[in-house]
Amino acid sequence: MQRAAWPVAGLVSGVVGIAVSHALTMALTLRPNPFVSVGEFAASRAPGWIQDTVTKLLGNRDTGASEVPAAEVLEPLITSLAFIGFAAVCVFVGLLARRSWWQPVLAQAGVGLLGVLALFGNYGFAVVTAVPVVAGVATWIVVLSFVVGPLQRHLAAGPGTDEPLEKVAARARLRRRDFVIRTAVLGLGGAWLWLQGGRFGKRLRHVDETRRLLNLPIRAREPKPAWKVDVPGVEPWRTPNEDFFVQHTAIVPPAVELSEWRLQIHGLVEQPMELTYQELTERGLVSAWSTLTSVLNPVGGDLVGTAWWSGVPVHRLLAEVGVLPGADAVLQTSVDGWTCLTPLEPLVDKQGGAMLAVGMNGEPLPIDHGYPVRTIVPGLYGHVSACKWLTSIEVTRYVDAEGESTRRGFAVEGPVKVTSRIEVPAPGATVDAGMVACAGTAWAPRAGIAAVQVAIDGGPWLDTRLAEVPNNDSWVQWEISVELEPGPHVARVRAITHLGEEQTAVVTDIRPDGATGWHEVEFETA
Ligand SMILES: Nc1nc2c(c(=O)[nH]1)N[C@H]1C(S)=C(S)[C@@H](COP(=O)(O)O)O[C@H]1N2
Ligand SMILES: [Mo]
Repeated sequence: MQRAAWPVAGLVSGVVGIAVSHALTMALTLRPNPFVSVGEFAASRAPGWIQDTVTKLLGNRDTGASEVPAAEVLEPLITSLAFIGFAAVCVFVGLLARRSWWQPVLAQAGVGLLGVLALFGNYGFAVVTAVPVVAGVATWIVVLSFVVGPLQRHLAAGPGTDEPLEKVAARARLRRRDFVIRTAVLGLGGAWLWLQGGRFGKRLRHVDETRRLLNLPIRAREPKPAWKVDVPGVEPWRTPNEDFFVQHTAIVPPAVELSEWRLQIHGLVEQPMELTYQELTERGLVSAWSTLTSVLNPVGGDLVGTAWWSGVPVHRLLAEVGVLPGADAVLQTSVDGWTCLTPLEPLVDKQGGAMLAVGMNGEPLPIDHGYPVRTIVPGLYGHVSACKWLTSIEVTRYVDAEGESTRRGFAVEGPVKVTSRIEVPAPGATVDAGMVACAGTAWAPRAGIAAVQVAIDGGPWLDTRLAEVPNNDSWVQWEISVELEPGPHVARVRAITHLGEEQTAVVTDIRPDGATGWHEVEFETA
């Protein structure tokens, strides 16, 4: 059989692998095809002059903040270039298969690993990001070994037997036929899947399009300069939607069509109610700055963010349905089946700040953050309050209901604990000796932060300067400058609320109701 059969086998198996990866990417995510994702990663890491040249060559579309080469040109270009590169790798892998079984597998796994790393670099670490690549590589490996089967048998069947020549030739013909059928069927199948792949996940894409075209009466808000400390390295005061932590049990976030969405408000109420999206938003939107955090956030962790949320106050809706006496909780249910049990009190409180949010930082809620509607209750951890893709609110009693997280080992109640965090200096950093800037963030939603104190190298607590805040539900930035000799140092931080509650030194685990302890950072001055 021809030597050319090996690279052909490599190519065909690669096409099937990439088609599977593409189809899964389309079905599971809102991302472009895997080539473009990897290309975007490479482009974002490329030296400035390459980016500039590409931008110049393609012409650009002025988006105001930055100049982005026209996507219509770039996507096919990156896809074609990446395909050529990938095809070359596939040919090489096919040639490797002639020599051994493990060399191609190693190369394939290597390509997969690079792909996963690039995607993590682009979109952050998440299972859903890795799934299409891993599945694609697995397919590539299996298909390659299947397609080269007849070729290997051919190699193994060397001359030297005393069989009649016609018999040997007949068997060779059979193997050739076998190979041709296998490559043709899989090659055509792979090409078909690649072309059809774009149709998978159509619903998700349609939902996102509707979302982006939604015209809600909301506006983005800039945080005031007075809310920020002027220390490089401190987290942005307003967390951009793309950087906002994502925490949910669903592997693929539910794609909810607005036209199909309904909210039920029922249970211990006088008048149960069912609302469409329009009926909900017609009831009037309010907006507020609020810090959301997770019970899973470790001391010093970053499962926390602050956004300008827009939505319908929950107390209005509960007043409309009329809560019956005896109720003390609300069971919220998501489209994905997730539930949480929330105390009734902050929901009926006109000053409680609880809302059914439809907007986040002036945009319709991103799908990952619960589009079309999610709950925000200032002062409570997400697992007992912040139900995403909300579809049902059942007024109930704690004794009668249970939320998802309780079954997973978390306490029934989830008030956010007083927390403070050092962001500058970064752990392990080396900074200039002399006056050293120390800064970070603290939060105690509802109560608000009255003071943040820092102790260096086990010394006395020093009061830091607090920036201003728009309200007590948002985090506060703090800063202090301390004179430090060259050498190793450790800074620790604690916060005190307006109610006089001090952040405790007692170290506890995340389970059952949130980690405690002081955040410490070790750094060096030179
Ligand atoms: N449907 C659904 N809603 C959910 C969750 C979930 O797993 N499913 N996780 C909750 C938890 S534990 C937190 S901390 C917040 C996180 O909200 P975010 O992803 O917008 O940051 O969502 C809450 N709402
Ligand atoms: Mo959470």
